[in-house]
Parts: sequence; structure tokens; C-alpha cells
Amino acid sequence: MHSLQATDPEIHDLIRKEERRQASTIRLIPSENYASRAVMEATGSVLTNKYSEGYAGKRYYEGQEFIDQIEEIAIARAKALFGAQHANVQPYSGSPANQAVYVALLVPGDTVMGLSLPFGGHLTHGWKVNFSGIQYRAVQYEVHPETHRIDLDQVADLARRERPKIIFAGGTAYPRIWDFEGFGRIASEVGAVLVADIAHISGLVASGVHPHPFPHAPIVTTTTHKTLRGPRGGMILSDGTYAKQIDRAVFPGLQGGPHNHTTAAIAVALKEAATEEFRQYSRQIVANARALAAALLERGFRLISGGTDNHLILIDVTPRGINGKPAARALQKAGIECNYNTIPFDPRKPFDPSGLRIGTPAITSRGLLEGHMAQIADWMDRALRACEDDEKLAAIREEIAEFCTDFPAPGIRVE
Ligand code: DSN
Repeated sequence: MHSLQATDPEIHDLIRKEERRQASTIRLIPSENYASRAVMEATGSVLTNKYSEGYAGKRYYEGQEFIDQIEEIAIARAKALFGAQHANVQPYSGSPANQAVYVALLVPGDTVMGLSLPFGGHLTHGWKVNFSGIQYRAVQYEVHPETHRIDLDQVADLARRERPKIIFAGGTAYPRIWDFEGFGRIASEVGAVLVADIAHISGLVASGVHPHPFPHAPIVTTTTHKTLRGPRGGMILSDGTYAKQIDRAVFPGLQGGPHNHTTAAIAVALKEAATEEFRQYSRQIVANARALAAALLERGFRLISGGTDNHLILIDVTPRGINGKPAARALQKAGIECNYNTIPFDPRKPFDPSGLRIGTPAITSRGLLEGHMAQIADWMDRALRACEDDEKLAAIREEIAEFCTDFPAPGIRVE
């Protein structure tokens, strides 16, 4: 990054520091990953210079001969990887992708249904402070009070009572399999459109490690940077039924020019995700999460729903005499990055909740295997026992930095 260094040493140095931070810590935030060098090269290309409002063959600016090809390649790869009839690769990220679905299918005031945010849903599935809960009539399902799993009977009762036009299946802190087939049956019964938001699990779905939302959900939304390991972006995939409405909602309904550099990087990530190597990576994410969950249980951690089927684990840390926020801070000091999170029926506030959310996509990208998970659980256990002791936390951080040198982070060249 010589040009950046010469033009803006301040920003250059901060990026270098962030690079070293990402390389020398154990990153357990389940929505984060390490994009490949190839993905980042596409993101950092001249495509950022170009405006392309519209869609291939129908743009409002000249000079689209290469941009059109790039977007068409991204669309073709998305359709092939997910078995979709239609793909829109222009949404700027997951929230705009979901917003486009609202604009495509609903008018303000219509009823939508989704998993409540504090129970593991997403802001855009009808949470009260989000556009989805402000402009639409949102009804929210929760998880079962004992199993902490989604209870399809409860979902069906709510859907029959409230008759939503859209039902969202998907979330950000749900460690179990989504039964898209079961959701599809409920949606059909009440005349709702099922939207599967697979942002967290799209890499797992693409690899066949998590059940597929097609044909149960006609519309599937996703980000591209989580388990899919692409650039920060979004996509809407569908069975084609609502293709025109979706395209119109993204542009001109909500967005202007697509981020062509992101579109190209999405195309690269989709090519990477279509390989056997990526399928193996996805299987390893889940194997690592299961091994990490088992190692945490052995050390007395309380896991929501008792474990995991996917890439993430939700921990109630309060039985250890600590809350989520100070626990996340202590782990951060020890070189383990995660986020504090609400747990189902959390008696505490979202900004100071009872839980921690962790996951294995990023560490699996570095090549960590099941055998390494006991070590991570051990560091977490030690860090939470020593949460007031900065010296002990710093010592763990050093051990972790040393450990990380054996597992180079994809996309990062640390000098
Ligand atoms: N911010 C994402 C996550 O961390 O799960 C959801 O949008």
C-alpha cells in the first residue's frame, strides 16, 4: 500500500495496525470472516470509479461494456451456487436487501412476522426501532422458554392469528437448524410469503451443510461477507416469482448506482464458494463449533439450547458471576474477540445483557481444527476467571499472538 502510505500515512498506519490486530487475535465474532486476497483485490479496483444505475443492458450511463459482464457473471454464479431462478446482487448489504423485499411486496402498515431481536432475530425482521417495526405492523415470535429452540407451534399460532403478509425465517444469534420446510408449510397455510434470511449461514447453505431454503421460501436474502466469505454486500435470490418487483425495489426503489467493485468481489467469492475446498471449509466450521461447544460445556459454561448445529454458540455467562459486557471486554483484553449479546428471556438490558455470542467462521478460515478448540475454550475459561486481572489477561494475549503465527489469516500479509 505504498501510495496510501505516501498520501495518507495516518490512515495507512491505522489500516496496518488493524491488519496486525486481525492477524494476532482469535476472532470469534460469528458474522465476521477473512476475505481472500482475490476478493480484496476486486474490492480495491477501478470499478469503484464507475456509475451504473440500472441493470445489464439497460443502464443510465455509458461505458458499461465490462461492468455489465461483471454483474452478469456475479448473477449467474449466485443462481448456480444457490439453485435460484433469479438473483439481484446490487443490495449494499443485508439490511438494504431486506428493505427491498418490503418495498417489493408490501405497503406501509402491512403485517410482517419475524424472530424477535432479543431472541436471536434481526433488526429488519420487525424490531420496533427499525424501519421494519416503524413503518410496518410487526409481530414477533420467540423461542421455546425451555429448549430455547424455535417452536413451530408457536410460530403457526401467531401466524394464524395475525395473518402476516411476510414471514421471516432467519436470525443473528440462533445456534440451531432453521426448519425452512416447516416455516414454508405455515406460510402456505396463512397465505404469507416466506423470506429466508440466510445472512449468517449462506456459506453453510451453499455447501449443503445446512438445509436449503429453496423450494420452501420463494425469496432468500443474504449478506455476502459472513460464512460466504466475500466482500461486504448483499444479495436477494428468488424462485423468480417476484423477480420484477425485487429488481424494481432495489433500483430505482431504494438505491442508486450499484457498488461495482463489490459486485466483482461477490463474483470472485461465489467462484471460491463453488469449490470442494469451500465445502470442506463449511463442514469444518460446523465441526469446530460443535467441538468448541463441547469444550466449553466441559468447563462449566452454560450454552443456550445446550450446544450448536451451525457456526455459532450463544453463552449465558451470568452463572459465572459476570455479565456479557464485562466478559466480552475481558476476552478482548486477552486477545479473543467476540460480542456481548442478549440471551432468550434475558432479564438484563440489550446494552448490558447476560450473554456472549461466538462463532467459528474466521478461525476456521485460518485452518484451526477440532483439536484446537479445547485450547480456545481454555483461554476463554482462564480469561473469565481473571477478568479483573490485566496482567493475567495480557499474558493470555501473548500466548494467543504466538499461537496465531502458526495460522496465517487469509488475505493478510503481516510483515
Ligand atoms: N451485524 C450482523 C451480525 O453481527 O450478526 C447482523 O446484521
